[in-house]
Amino acid sequence: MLKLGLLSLLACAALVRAETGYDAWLRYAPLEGAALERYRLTVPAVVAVLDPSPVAMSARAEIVRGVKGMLGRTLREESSVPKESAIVMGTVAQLGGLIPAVTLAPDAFWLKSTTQGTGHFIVIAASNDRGLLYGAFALLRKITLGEGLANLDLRETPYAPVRWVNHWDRLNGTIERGYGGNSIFWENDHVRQDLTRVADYARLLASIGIDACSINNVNADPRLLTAEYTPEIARIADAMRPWGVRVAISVDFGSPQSLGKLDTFDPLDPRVAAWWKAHVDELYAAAPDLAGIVLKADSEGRVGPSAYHRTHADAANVVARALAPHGGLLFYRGFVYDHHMDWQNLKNDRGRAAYDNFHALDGQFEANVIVQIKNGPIDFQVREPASPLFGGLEKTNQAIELQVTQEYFGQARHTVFLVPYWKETLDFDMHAAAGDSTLKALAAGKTFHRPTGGFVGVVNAGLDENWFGNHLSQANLYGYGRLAWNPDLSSQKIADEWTRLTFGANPKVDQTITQMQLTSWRTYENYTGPLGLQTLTDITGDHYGVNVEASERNGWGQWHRADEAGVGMDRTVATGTGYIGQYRPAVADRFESLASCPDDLLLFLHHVPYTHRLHSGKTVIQYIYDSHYEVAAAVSAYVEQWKSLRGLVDEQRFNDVLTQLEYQAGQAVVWRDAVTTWFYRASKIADAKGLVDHYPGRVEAESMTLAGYTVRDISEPTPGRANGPPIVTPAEDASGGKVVACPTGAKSCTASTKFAGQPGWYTLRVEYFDQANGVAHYRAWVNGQAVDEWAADLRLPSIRLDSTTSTRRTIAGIALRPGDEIRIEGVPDGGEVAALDYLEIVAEK
Ligand code: GCW
Repeated sequence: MLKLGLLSLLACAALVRAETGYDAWLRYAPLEGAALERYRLTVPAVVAVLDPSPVAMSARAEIVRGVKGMLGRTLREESSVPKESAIVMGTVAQLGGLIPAVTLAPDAFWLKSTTQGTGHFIVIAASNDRGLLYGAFALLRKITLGEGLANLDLRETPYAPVRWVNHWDRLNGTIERGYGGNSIFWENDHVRQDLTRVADYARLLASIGIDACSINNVNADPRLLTAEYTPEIARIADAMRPWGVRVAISVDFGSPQSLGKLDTFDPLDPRVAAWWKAHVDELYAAAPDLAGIVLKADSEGRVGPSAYHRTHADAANVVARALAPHGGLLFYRGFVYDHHMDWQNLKNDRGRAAYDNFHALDGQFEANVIVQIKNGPIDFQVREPASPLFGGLEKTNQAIELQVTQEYFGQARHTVFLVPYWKETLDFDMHAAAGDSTLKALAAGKTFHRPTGGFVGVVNAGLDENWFGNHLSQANLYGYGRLAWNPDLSSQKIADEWTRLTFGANPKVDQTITQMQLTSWRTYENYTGPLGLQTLTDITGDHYGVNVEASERNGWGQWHRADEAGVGMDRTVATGTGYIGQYRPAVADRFESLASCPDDLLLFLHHVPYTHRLHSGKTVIQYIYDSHYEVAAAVSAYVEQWKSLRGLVDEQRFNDVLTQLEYQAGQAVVWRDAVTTWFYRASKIADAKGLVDHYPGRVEAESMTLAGYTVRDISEPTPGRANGPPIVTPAEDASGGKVVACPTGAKSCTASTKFAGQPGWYTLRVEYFDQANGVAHYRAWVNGQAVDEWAADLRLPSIRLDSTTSTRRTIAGIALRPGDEIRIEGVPDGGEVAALDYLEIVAEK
């Protein structure tokens, strides 16, 4: 009896073992039952590596670690082929007769089972040590996923030579657009003392085939090129090297002048060329395997070649020539555009910029230059067509830049799995040549037989235990790496793999999470920018909350041109900006005609009246209304689906994700209400379903009985932002356009209302504001009985009372009778004014 109890306790402990998410998809959780038995029979007792390099040693150590975790057995490590059965790793030459002689490309691997004498061998063959490492991870992945090892014969070659990640970390330790805490690389203007996290991160990268990582923001701090930093860069390179990940840096193009005491940074000046050469030589002396340099020039205020009327090719080439003798690559960012464009000129179009800037330079770049092009023509919006520049370069290396960090995608507070988006772009046929001219083939250099090319992902992982601030966001890094390795993998396959590696093999867990992930992009798109609207977020502010008009009437060029009469950017050749003409005819013809333009991109490419009918037959305005209601419901359903996994996912991650999804469900309602309100006001067309602008059960805070609270118009500047009115006044951000705030310094304020409905069980939803400049406290009371209390302590990127800080508290299971008094008390703190938007009283089923 006692024994049994202990056993079940142990089994239980294994299941609910607290997991922080630190191990991501490399958990190597213990296998159980039949799977454990099966692998214990097939995995031999020895692991031998014939290559002595540090990377090969990592490969062997990883196998030992993985097998120990999953099978509870410690393999014996050897360095020559043993007589007995073993896992053997080496180059084809080192493996002698163990496998047939084949030629493997760099980084490729071959997993092969074979028998010799009495020994059964699982061979991992490669042409270089990175290939061995990738093979080791592939073998362990197979075991985790329950795939058979008998008759193993798996050969994989990476699709593209370039599989990089970029980080936008600042030397002071903060990260531009990072949502998982501060930098793993930098702290107080120096490389961190303890680089354990960096090594662990490199291991994660290696497990998905990434082999280079840039370690500082593309908005580069010139100081990085001073001698002081060279040994520091070398330390990071040392930490990542055992995992086959090489380091790259971003530089400031003005450095020869700002640091070099030259009077110029003109790329055609020989002194400037000499300066770059000397600096690059110095870097390579300290870190001989540096992967290269990333350069953002003439973009968003960065200096560039235009200062001297030189071209982007001149700029790229002067640095590339310094790198060439060392085998380094120069990534020149294609993200060049004018952010002071005249918005009143309907022919102006930021979308044209990348093509207009680079197309004419095709063929003028050095062989080690790669033009790094964002997936779409604007800037990582919720949906964009593939950038036409990919189809416009034939004699230039290119790479696609994908944003893994979720800048315009809910900043990791929302779950959005980006792989389906990337897949659509990568599979898009640019019709640029007779053969395969999908975007992926163009980027990888296959279409025009370029020497190099591939993938760059902006990752910005941070010091948070789970790297991203959201466990489910880890899937984006995993998916990015898997696609860079093999863009032909399906979204389904990647989501399923990631889920099983990260949360275990339970079919219900797998199915639930995979489905959620696969639908999450469409869901997010449909509350933040459907039909090709790009994004309806505050593009001049935090890129997070709703602000429909923030895109307009400024020079940033993220215009969607929504007004009273219609919506969308006319990018046609016939009447618009001509952007569509940058595509090859087969693509351009499809986009130009309303009859063939896909609904998903409609408003990106055309300006139409709200009554325009989509291919589905629905009007544009009704689609905007319906989609917002549908996806707000969909996110609520995610919460319920997640709850059904209680006990099947370890407790810590279960609770973390539950909290995240509940928050997201509230935000989807904020978005729904703000966007539909705005479009209703603009179009004056009522919702055919009667949902928009009607909120049953909602009591606006401004109409409650207030003690201490004062009514505020949302457009008023909040305390701490005293410098005049905000740039934009998004009245749609608050229900009814008003909120109530408790003056700073007040002890507390209350807002109360009398319940007038039928007796029964209710859920109370309190919409309050969680500003970043304090931690206000709230309490809810029913007839003087305290029913809930909470602190407004989320990490949200605004100090304003707006949709970014608007947050929902759900209080379920409250019995109400007519005449009951519901009272919310807010206690302000610092600049945070314990503001309230509304109370919603929802009958429970
Ligand atoms: O999307 C914009 C971001 C900037 C970023 C820039 C870029 C690093 O808002 O934060 O700067 O793109 O890609 O250079």
